[in-house]
Formats: sequence, structure tokens, C-alpha cells
Amino acid sequence: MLTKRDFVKKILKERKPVISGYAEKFAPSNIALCKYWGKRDTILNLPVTDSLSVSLGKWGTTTSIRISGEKEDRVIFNGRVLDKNSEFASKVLSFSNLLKPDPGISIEIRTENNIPTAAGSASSASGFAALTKALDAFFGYDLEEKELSLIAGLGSGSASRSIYSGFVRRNRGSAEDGTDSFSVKLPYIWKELRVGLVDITEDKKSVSSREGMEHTVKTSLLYRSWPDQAERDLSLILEGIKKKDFETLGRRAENNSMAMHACMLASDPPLLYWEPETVKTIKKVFSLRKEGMPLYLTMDAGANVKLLFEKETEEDVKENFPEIKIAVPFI
Ligand code: 2P0
Repeated sequence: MLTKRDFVKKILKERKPVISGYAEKFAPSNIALCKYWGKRDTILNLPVTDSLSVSLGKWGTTTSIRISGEKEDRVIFNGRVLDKNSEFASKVLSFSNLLKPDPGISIEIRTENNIPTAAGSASSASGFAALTKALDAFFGYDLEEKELSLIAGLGSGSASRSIYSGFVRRNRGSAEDGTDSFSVKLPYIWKELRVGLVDITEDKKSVSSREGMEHTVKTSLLYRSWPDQAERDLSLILEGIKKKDFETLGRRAENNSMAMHACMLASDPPLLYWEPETVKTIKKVFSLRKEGMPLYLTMDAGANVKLLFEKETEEDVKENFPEIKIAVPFI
């Protein structure tokens, strides 16, 4: 098994850094329609299955890097200087050390999320993707997008997809060294597609995705069926996208998310991310759909619910979910 450092060395190969004074990059957040849940390599975050997501347009993370006037690196998050030993800062700093050509250079990393959730926090996906892009630009490696997606994936598996806008597929890959486990942007546009964020709670989840995945893979017998589920869903969702068939996209994405949560529930001890309000929201979506509204949902490893719908349904959705925040993936 490679270490993260060996992996980055492999990607950077002969590239010569050309350090610039300042770099600033944006990466969008993303929502998986066909989920990544389970790793074939826990150090490099290589997934068991392919996954497919849609990026959230202008919502995401902007990260800038400049030379620090001080001896040590600094991390500033949403305007606040962080203690370098805090969980967030230490993650950011150990990741940026992977790309530093010379440990003697001190940098200031400023990162801002603009996702309008109650918690104000974007997923780690846009964070590591923006950081990867900014580090690449600052150190002047001039990496290709495919290479950026490989490196961002070391921070968080889902960050590999946030390198791109629009629909994105991350390949599982089969190489042991992980170099074929990159993401690609899919050439489809769906201007009418909308993603609604229903905030259930701002509390930090008690089990991280990393721990949750590991626990599910180790203890859930249902997880044995997950690779088949993901393979089927990914190809059907892709068909739905190509044909702009919203019902196929929505049904398959919802079913994929439910199947992922079923695998978690079948873990021992069970893993349940939902809150009572989550179930209420799910039931509301089901009943609105019964009444004829073309509305589907998807959920990640948490209590919050994401709604999938099209522009023509936007007003109805707002009426039923007045607090909802709506992302437009294709602007
Ligand atoms: C996804 N999730 O495809 C899935 C669906 C959550 C549920 O990727 O351990 O933060 O850092 O690779 O990427 C969230 O997990 O996990 C995630 P790590 P990550 O979006």
C-alpha cells in the first residue's frame, strides 16, 4: 500500500514548481446521485465502486494562498485564524504539506465557504478540491484536472469529484497504486435541474463518513450487495441524464441513497444518521409525489435531506419547504 506522500510524488513526477506570490481558486460542493460508500484502500481513499455526482454551481469553497509573513503556516477559515492544532487546521496543513516543494516555505491558507446551510459548513469535498487547486496554482505545478482529482481524493474521496462543475463520475479504478481512480466531467448539461437543501440539524454528526464507511464494510452483510446496486444505479442514472429523463434520474438516485442507508442500518451495531425530522421530510416527499409532484430525495451520511426536482416544480417545492435553499448546478 502506498502512503499519501508516495502517491503525490508519483503524480508530481518530474514537475518543477514555479512558486507564485498568490493563488485563489474556487471548487463547487457536490451531491452524489450514485453514492461512494466504502473504500478499497483506506489510506488513499480509493472507492469500492464508481460514483456519480452533480456539482452545486456557485456554492462551494474559495481558497487563497499567499506567502506567510510568519515562521509557521496559518489557516484562516471564514475570516477566523484557527489554532493550528484544531482538527480542521491540522487536516488542511498536513494535506498542504504533501504538495509543498520545500518544507521551509510558510504559507497562509485562507478558505471561505458560501454554502447557505444553517451550519455554514460546506462538505469536505469542495474544501479539499479548492485547496488542491489553490496549492497547484500557488506552487506552479500546472497539473491536469485528472491529476488534481486524484490528489483531492486523498483529502476526501468525494473531493475528487468537486474538481469539476456539472455531472461528474469518479472511477473506482483497479490499479493498486490508485492512479486510475480519478474523476471525469461528463459532457451533459441539464439547465432545469435543481437541488434543494433541507436543513434538519446543524449538529456535527457523531460518526464521521470515514468511520461509518469502515464500519459498514466490516459488519454489514447487506453491504455485499452494494457493488451490484451501485453498478446498476450508475448506468441507469447515466441513461436518465443522457435522455434528460427526470423520473429515471430521481427514482434511481433516491433508491441508491436508501440502499446506502439500508447497508448502514444493517451494520452491527447499527448506524443510523437520521433524526425524527429526517423521516418526516422523507414522508412528506413521498406524499407530495403521490399527489403528482415530480420530486425525489437523496441523503448523505447525515440527517439532512437533499431534494431533486426541475425548474418547473420550483414554486411548488418552495411552498411546501419554505426554508429550503436551492442550488442551480448548471448556470
Ligand atoms: C458521497 N459521501 O458519494 C458519499 C455519500 C457521504 C455519503 O463521500 O472518508 O467525506 O473523506 O473519503 O468523501 C462523504 O465522505 O469521506 C461521502 P472520506 P467523504 O458523496
